[in-house]
Amino acid sequence: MAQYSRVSGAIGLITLQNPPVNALSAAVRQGIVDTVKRALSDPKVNSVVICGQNGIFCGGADIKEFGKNMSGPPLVPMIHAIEAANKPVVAAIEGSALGGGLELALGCHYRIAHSKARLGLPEVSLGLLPAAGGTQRLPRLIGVPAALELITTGRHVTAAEALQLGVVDMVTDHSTVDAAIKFALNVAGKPLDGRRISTYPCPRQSDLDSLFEEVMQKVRKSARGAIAPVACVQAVRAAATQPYLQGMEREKELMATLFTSGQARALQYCFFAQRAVGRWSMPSGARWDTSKARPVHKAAVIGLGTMGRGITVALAQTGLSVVAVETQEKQFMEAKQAVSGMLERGAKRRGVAPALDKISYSRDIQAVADVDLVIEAVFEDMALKKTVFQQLSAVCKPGTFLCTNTSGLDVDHLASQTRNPELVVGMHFFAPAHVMKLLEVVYGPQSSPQAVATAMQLGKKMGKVSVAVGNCQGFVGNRMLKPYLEQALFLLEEGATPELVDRALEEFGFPMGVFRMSDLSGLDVGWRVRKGDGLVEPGSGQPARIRKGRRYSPLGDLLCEQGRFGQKTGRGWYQYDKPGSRVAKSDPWLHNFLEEYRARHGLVAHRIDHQEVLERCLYALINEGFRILEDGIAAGPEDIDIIYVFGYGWPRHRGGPMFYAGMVGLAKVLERLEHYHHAHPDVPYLQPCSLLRRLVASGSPPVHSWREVIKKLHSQL
Ligand code: 3H9
Repeated sequence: MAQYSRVSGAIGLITLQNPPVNALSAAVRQGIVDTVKRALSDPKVNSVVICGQNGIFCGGADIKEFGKNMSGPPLVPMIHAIEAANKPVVAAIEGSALGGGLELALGCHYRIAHSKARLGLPEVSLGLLPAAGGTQRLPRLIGVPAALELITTGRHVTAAEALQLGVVDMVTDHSTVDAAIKFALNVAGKPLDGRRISTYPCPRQSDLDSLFEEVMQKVRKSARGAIAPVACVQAVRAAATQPYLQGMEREKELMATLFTSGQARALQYCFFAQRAVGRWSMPSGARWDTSKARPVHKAAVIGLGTMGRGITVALAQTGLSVVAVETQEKQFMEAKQAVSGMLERGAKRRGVAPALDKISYSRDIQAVADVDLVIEAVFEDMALKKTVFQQLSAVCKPGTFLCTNTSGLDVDHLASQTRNPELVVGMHFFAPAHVMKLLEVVYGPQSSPQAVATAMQLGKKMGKVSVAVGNCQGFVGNRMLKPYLEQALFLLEEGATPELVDRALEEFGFPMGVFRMSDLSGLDVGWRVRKGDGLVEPGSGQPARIRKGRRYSPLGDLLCEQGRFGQKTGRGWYQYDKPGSRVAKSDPWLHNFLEEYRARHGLVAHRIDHQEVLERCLYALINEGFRILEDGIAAGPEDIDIIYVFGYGWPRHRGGPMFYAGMVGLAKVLERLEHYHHAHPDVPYLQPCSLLRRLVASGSPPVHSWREVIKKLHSQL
């Protein structure tokens, strides 16, 4: 809806009303059309101000309407009518003006923003482009290079930057509506011809062709297969090279292709899934809206290795007081320096003062006695972690939440070492912890809803996307990763090379294939875990390929035995010019090694194509995802998808593994898993999960209906 009133005698004030973000639903569009008409025909009204209720201008088109039967007046003619008005129209921007919201403001003759407002055209992150004239008006207003950058990245800008770019005419620290009314009174009666952006020529730009070529190359590289950023460049090119009306035609044409694409569906699914995971629930029935988080003012981090340092930085940047504990002298000194450096670099980037004074360092665990919450980040060793939890339980004040940053060890077992297991949860950060957005909050059967709520709330405060998951080996992300990694190794045994496997996965959209990633994170990490699990047979020339009754590939172990740990040693699945170098080069030694290995084990290499790589790696991972849903470790497919998009580089325009399975077709995934399980009966996890079978049997419902099927399944158990 849009409300109309006449204020200050001569101003028609239009207020958009559609909580929570005043999205441009059919009713709002109709409201705008009606109220603008009313204001323009009211002889007492000299100028018009458009604002939004509840401190937000407008969050853009109503995404919930997409894909449905869209009724109501379309945006483009509505904005044209505003621009063509013969009375000045001023946009009063508070909170956000995003997407269609900013496009509406660009149709107005003037724009006044509050200093805290944010503006942007984020359509690209929904798989779309700003198709209400945004791709045509913004370059005309601020120039082609700046418009290209904003439209292809979807970046939100502050009011100050918007003023500098020329997107807004004025910024105020006071009431934006009052400032806009005053402004509107001043400009009443002034000529409007120079204020209609669609009539501006696009600012001249030297060497337009090479500019677009350069931007297109950059965009294609970072888009990793996403089509919207490319279409955004094409639309802006039309603005720069064609008259306005032709440009609008091009914008419409490109939008029509994007609008019905699978990528747009996937990205819009991600938008809602990201918000849905915040509405967590536990099997006990505890929920986000009934469990109150306790405020955390002071936190502690135990262990200042790579993870502990990142977590310390992330907490300090959030404004919390942090006690950082490291008992080993050498590590202590190095960590202090490293943390300060990270804080200083981060502060410089963000133009703020580094939060150095938020951290106090100690070599004694007693220093954590008065904190509200502890995050343990010591070495991934159960015996060590158990000792730390026993100490923490004795040292901390009553009620302190004890969290572990383990990436897969048993959280319940750690909880059992403490006096109050209900205060224990996992907070699984991803490296580097001050950069990566994902946080898995792991609850055990004894974790209290308040402990979960507090960890979720703290994660949110730290700017993380927090997902609540149940406790099992590897939790959600790493549990699913295991079959994916293992399939990649089996593919090498059967004839593939690391280059082939990585290329297939990178073309799919991962930023890095599995072997390049393994070289980056270090092969020795998994080796140590496998040794702990009793899987590694050290030093034997021809290690068995069956362990504990199932197929096992010792390839990674053999490389580690040779000291090939990846980038850090300059050799891994690839070779590097020197240890620490990041440029992976094909290594003939590795290819020989694989051939010898196959010969030694009587394995005959067969031709493996990209499709087989994708099917085996991805469907194995997806099948484990179905098991996780069946086990109740993740509450729904959205939780899994958000974990993969934010923590594991799954291409967002493919929506996450479970959404992707739905896009491929569940029946097809089932059929391929059956095929591969038949071919590899010694790989039990290729056997299709019964939940997948059940979903296929019930007609492969869309991903948002899976929870119903899962609920039914659980109620029958
Ligand atoms: C577009 O404009 C296309 C046009 O160019 C061309 C058309 C021809 N629609 O994020 P929050 C819901 S495309 C519907 O938690 P915050 C959201 O789902 C659009 N619903 O709040 C959530 O619902 P729930 C381009 C929307 O304060 C609730 O509002 N615009 C929309 O942290 C609160 O959201 C964008 O991409 C929407 N447009 O952040 C902007 N937006 O409570 C997308 C939000 O049921 N929106 N909801 O979970 C945002 O970036 C943030 O929501 C915003 C507020 C910054 C506005």
